[in-house]
Amino acid sequence: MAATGSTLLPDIYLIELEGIPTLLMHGDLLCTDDKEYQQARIMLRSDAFAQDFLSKTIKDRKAIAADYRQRSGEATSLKADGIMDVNHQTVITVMQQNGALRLIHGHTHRPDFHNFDLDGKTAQRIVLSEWHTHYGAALQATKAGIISRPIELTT
Ligand SMILES: [Mn+2]
Repeated sequence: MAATGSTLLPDIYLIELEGIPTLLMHGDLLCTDDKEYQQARIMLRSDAFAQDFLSKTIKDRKAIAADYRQRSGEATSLKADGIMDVNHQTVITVMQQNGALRLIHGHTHRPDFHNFDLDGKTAQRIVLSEWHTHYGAALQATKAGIISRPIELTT
């Protein structure tokens, strides 16, 4: 974080963006149809797991992470497509609980702008693009709304 000048936000973070209450989330908490992932998430974030993991050498930790990544890729390729997207009812509930009319998240790698009705008002869910070695995308907020702009990355 120090190297990039970034700030670690909590899982659910509400901001006011051009006058619209906007939720920022990673997005994985919204994928409630993927029970297996939600179970694994609880385990991976537990104090017991962290203590055990951090007691290992860097080399062992890297090997375990690589193994998890491979097995996650295999599991992902076997899951039905819809299971790994957000659950719309979960989106509605989280937005209602936080008084938001806009939600910005990533995680699903399905970049898009979704407009829908939320208690009689127009609400928006914006899904961020994934980043690659040489290019990515960023959102730009203007008075007229939010647009996605491609970014070239130099290394
Ligand atoms: Mn993710």
